[in-house]
Amino acid sequence: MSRLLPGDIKNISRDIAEYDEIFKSQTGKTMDALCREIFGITKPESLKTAVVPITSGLGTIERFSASVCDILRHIGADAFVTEQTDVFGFQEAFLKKAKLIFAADDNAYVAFSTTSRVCSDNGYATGTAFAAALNSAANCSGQTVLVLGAGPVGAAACEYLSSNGARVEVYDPVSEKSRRLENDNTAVLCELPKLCNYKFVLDATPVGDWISENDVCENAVYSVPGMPLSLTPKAAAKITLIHNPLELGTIAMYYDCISRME
Ligand code: 2YJ
Repeated sequence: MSRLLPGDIKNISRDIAEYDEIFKSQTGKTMDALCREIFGITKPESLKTAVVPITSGLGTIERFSASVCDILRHIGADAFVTEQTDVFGFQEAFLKKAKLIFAADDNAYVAFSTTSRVCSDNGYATGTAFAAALNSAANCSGQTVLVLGAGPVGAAACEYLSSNGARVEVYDPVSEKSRRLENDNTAVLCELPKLCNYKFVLDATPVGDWISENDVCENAVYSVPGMPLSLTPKAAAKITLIHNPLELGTIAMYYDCISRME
């Protein structure tokens, strides 16, 4: 996943409730309900959760920690951003008795429990949740679904879709990555296929603006965790597009942790 830009996330806190209504109109469920269903959590949880800003590498992203915190508050978590950053921030989170800690650097975005040996990776959680969103919007069981990209997000999506009855076709320009995902329900494509032949697409590629309106078929449903958005505005207007930069993956990480905590 590419590094998020401040412009990608600047309005998340303001718009999250409104965005969740759009998500529900597309999938039939709120992001909270969908993620609880994936991880078998029957009721909302309100765990004390710290978000720790990380300054290493390229540094903090404006509103990243605040957005993660507001996403978690939106689903009822007792979330706060630590005043301190980095290791000092982890210490603050422990001293304030946070049960979960969320933090991201340039290589990983993780959530982990302070009470159980549990850690959720954003790539896995995001791929799983966007696959579940596509399945909820389009009922993919018995249908062919094209998965673009076979990194951690695409791999998790393939796993979810194939084990929920979809016929998955996966393409990645680095064919070794997709070959690892081959199984009875997952076929590996050696070349990028004609996208207009697919009604259901999960796009986990990290390249923007490469799918144009002529590439997509009318009534297609695209679930797109990839950033920046692969579809041009005209292509996006032609289809049902499930896309958000941080919200669904963050919520999935929260319930992924909770489902495995003792
Ligand atoms: O705390 C901060 O504000 C920053 N250190 C956040 C950095 C966020 N990291 C990214 O956007 C990277 N692309 C990592 C994402 C890994 C997803 N699997």
